[in-house]
Amino acid sequence: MIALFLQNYENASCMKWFTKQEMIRRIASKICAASILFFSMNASAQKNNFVVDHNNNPLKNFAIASNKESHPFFVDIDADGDYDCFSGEYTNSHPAKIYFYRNDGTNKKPQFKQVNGSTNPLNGVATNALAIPYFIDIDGDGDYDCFVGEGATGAMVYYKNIGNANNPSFEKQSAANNPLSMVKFLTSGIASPAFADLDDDGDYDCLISDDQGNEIYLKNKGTAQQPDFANVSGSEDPFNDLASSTTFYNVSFHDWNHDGLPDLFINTTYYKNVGTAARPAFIISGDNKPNFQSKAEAFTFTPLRWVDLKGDGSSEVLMGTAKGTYVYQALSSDEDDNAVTTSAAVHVFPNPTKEAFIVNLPASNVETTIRITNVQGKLLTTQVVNESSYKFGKDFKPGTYFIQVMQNGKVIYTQKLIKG
Ligand SMILES: [Ca+2]
Ligand SMILES: [Ca+2]
Ligand SMILES: [Ca+2]
Ligand SMILES: [Ca+2]
Repeated sequence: MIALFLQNYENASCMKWFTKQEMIRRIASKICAASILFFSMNASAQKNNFVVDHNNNPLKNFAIASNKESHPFFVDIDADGDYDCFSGEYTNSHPAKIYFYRNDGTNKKPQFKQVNGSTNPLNGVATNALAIPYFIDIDGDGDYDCFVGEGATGAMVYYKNIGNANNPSFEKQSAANNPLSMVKFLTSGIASPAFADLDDDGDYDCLISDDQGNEIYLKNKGTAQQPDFANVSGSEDPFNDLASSTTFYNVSFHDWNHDGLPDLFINTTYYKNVGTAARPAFIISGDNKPNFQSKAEAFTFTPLRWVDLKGDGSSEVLMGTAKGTYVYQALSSDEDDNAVTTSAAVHVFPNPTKEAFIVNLPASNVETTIRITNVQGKLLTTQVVNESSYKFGKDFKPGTYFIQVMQNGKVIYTQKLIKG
């Protein structure tokens, strides 16, 4: 009765630099950036329309010091149940820093505060011209580690979290201890990564796009604790077919249709995963696709950042901009992301809890599957349940999780879980 496997996904980051052409493009994109916040008259009450909501933008008062590209990433870095935010910058010729906006609010009402100096766990970062942070627990020890995309070299710098889930402490690793030290795009100088478990073997694999629109797939042939990335191509690369006809940039993963398979976004375009857990396949899809009022310019290295800042199980979307500010888009009022699915017959309690969760399930002849993911969308467990009540999570570390209850291949219930 119990199937168990692992999987995941989530967003991306990127890198950058500057030839003459690049500078021209950048100036053009700055001009465009002012006009990308157009209002779509068609953004009416459909389920999938993300509209710009400046008033409720939790980062509306922030901008990076360089006033060049901002590269936000949301992660609960102190395991207090709310998302904090780090943002890298593009500086052109100076060392690039990472800024820390700590969430001093709650998981329902974020309130970010910029904290500097040693209170910023990544205060020590000074990468070449560009810093694009991407957080992921790459060594499976329960705390988020950080890769930082660097400019000019097109390298991924690795900061291992030698602290813990509540008290992060990052230490830059040498090439020998950096699982992505092989990533160097010396000709283009930019690498934009996105991580997901694309072959269902329980470890994060990595998709990288460069500033020429190419993709490189790094399959993790190691484990969740000991990554071992290998650059694979041809039939081993699930993006190989798509790459023959598609330009890759601003890549991110998000399971938009909640079928347990990470979907691909190239900038704001939805590529549905129509493959299997072990073998993904991505096609451009108009099927229930999300629409975005604000679309990033191509190659601005501002992939979509999906994050549930209101704690309702429904994700909002943030992006950096070429001016160093942040754009916030949410489903317009009364809309419901398919992420939020309710069923009066399903009940999870206690929530939050310091012990186990219990889920009560509707009486049904249909097989029920329970999926638990972390906030990055990584599937932690999948279980087929025959009973009307199921207890789980006693061994979970403190943090935020999601439960999905599935019947007939459809999610009938989604709920955010807080383990205290
Ligand atoms: Ca937090
Ligand atoms: Ca870790
Ligand atoms: Ca994998
Ligand atoms: Ca999917």
